[in-house]
Amino acid sequence: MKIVPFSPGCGAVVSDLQLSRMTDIELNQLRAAFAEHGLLFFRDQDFPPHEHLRFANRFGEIVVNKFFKTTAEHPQIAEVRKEKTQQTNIGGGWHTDHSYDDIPAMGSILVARTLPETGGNTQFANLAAAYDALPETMKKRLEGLRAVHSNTHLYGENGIYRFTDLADQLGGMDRVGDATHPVVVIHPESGRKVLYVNPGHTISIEGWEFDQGRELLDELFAHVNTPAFTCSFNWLPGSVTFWDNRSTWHMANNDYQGQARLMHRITLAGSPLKAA
Ligand SMILES: O=C(O)CCC(=O)C(=O)O
Ligand SMILES: [Fe+2]
Repeated sequence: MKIVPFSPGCGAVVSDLQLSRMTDIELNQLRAAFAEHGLLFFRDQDFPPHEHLRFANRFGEIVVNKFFKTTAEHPQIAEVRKEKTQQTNIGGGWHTDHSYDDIPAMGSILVARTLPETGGNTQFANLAAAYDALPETMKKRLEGLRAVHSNTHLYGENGIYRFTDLADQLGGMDRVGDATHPVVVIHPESGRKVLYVNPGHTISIEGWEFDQGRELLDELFAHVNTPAFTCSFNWLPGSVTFWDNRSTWHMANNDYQGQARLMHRITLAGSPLKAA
């Protein structure tokens, strides 16, 4: 197995490995790489849905998304689908999956099934590197703060997705809810400090005036969303990505109107997050 950085501050490419024929020793090497990089890319995988599920079950415990449709055959595989005629895509803004849960998802494994001819990249950001690069004064300011994460503004009755052509694809309107998490968490596996706020789900700072919280969050989001901490992955048939939801953000480019794109996603359960 070979592991090389994808870009200086974001992700790693794993080669000389077929996920569906991985030994237990390779699985352990992969665990270490996942803790270190938080974002792994794989090419040329022979990875049908049953192998996707088998890999997920070997790595951890599967958790099912409350809002996405699943494939007909496998209720643990979520469909990230955009039809030719559809305008809106799933995950088109920076976010991390399930941060609105009390125990957020550990990771997501995304597999390309149908790809547009061009476009449809997924962008990622490295939140451990972004934290390290914060000025000391900001690190001090963030100590002890907690943020509120929600999905109501996206998937609730008046959530923005409900007014788009994605609405038919989404369930769970009644399953919306919030959670609070420390703004800086200790990553459960790597022990690194990670900035755990994201533009999609983090709505406010607990106990602060809304506007004041918004100002701080926007400042942090702008700090992360720069070339030093971000990268863009171009999907090809056989590509798989596996990201850590505690230490990365992602967002799906919506630059392929008139073409279809279908991805399969399995999400793995995490553990409670502790303040740094
Ligand atoms: O389609 C993509 O590239 C990513 C969509 C997304 O946000 C997800 O699968 O969690
Ligand atoms: Fe996502």
